[in-house]
Amino acid sequence: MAEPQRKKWSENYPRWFDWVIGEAEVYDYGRYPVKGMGVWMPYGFQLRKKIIGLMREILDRLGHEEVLFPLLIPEDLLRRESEHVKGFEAEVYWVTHGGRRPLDVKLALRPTSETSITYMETFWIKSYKQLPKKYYQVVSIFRYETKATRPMIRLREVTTFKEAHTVHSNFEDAERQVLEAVEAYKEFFDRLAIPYVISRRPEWDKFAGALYTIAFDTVMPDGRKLQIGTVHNLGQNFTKAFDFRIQLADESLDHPWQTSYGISDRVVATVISLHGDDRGLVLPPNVAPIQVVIVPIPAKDEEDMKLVKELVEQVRRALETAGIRVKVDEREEMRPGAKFYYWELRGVPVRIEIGAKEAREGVLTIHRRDTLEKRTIPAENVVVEVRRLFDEIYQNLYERAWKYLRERIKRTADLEEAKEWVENRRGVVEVPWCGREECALKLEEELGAEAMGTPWPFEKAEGEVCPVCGRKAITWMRYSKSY
Ligand code: A5A
Ligand code: ZN
Repeated sequence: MAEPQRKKWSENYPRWFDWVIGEAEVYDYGRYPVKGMGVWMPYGFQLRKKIIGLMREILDRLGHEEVLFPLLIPEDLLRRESEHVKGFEAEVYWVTHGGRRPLDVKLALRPTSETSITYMETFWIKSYKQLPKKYYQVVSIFRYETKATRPMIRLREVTTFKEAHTVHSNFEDAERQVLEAVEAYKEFFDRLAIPYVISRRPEWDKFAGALYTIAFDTVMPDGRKLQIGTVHNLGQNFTKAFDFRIQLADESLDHPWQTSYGISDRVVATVISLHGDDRGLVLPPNVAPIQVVIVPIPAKDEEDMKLVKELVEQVRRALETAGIRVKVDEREEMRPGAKFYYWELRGVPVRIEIGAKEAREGVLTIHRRDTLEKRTIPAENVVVEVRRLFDEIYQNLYERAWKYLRERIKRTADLEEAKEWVENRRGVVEVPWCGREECALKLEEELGAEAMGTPWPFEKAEGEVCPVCGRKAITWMRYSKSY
């Protein structure tokens, strides 16, 4: 299979990304006069909507209920759980005035919603019989990020924040929920053909207020890691802080257990980054706003042109009836070549060209965006052929992306090798670890990389020693340059 040129994409990925989101009219970033805030443009909005739709479908199927909480959180609620507020304090935007008048109680723009949701749960949930309870919402959150902001990747207004919040009567059920959430995210990323590594974040890098954090990371085309989703076991930290108690089966009262898990605009950035190429976006068919574009090739002969129009209409109707998102590009002032370029840039998975020759013979020229291959098919088979192509495109994107990720993970006890790996932005390195924080922090410095955490599920490092202190290694610690 011919691999399309991905040269510029891989050689200067950050610039490619900035170029493609603007050029393909996905996201306008850097012009809106507030730092860290971008604008979803119509085409990007449709892509985002399809991706969130996939997430909603999965969560709904697993029994989550969608809710919508206020954006503002009173200061005292946000401060209730001490670790949580310590973690977020430096990132909170505050609303201090109503018109000209100073507010009695400062209001935070939510940086996340554990506190506001737990507060309301205390009114709603009284008994173990109501549990487990699974809520989620898709909202904007605000974080005054101080690291370099990046379009979709590090925003100050995260506009596509899907946060799920669950409640359980005991620890075991919260643990079961963590597993369910991890499976849900695996399905979500698998369906987007996004590869991932799952790590348990080190103690010092867990979500503020959690017992522990499980993270999904991927490696971007420049070899830097990006966290694309997180699942937290919150234990009883928030329910204790809010004195949220429920009646248990034995009639006693106790604080319930919680989990939360979230994804963001970063998922859209990842779909764009991992599948794209020099020509622009390459979208997985299931989330492409337009799945098939039909480009009529003008014919000189009037009779031919009539045949072309008829076949175009017939094919459009057949695809539409089959539930496929199809668009006919009828613009008269534009040449076919310019249309090809236009839709390739926008990542439309399949293009159908219909000219006089095709119309006379009752065939179609069908072109796939991912490999740029062309074929001729009988017009009456169009629905079956397009569906088959969708499957093949998805398979190809999935395999290509996973191959890329696997090649970027290296396991070694040799620090020189480890250093070379992360320095040259090759990806993630796994080094034997004794379990002590000071060794991991020392290696972070030595490697100039961030400790991402240990493999999840847990993996023993059999017969290995910690290269920092020489003690017996218990597992592997992952390091990478990170966004
Ligand atoms: N309430 C929990 C779920 C929570 O807030 N977890 S989190 O802080 O880890 O955020 C969830 C996900 O949002 C992260 O895994 C990351 O993928 C994304 N995210 C966090 N900060 C972001 C930012 N400034 N810009 C874009 N995405 C961000
Ligand atoms: Zn050690």
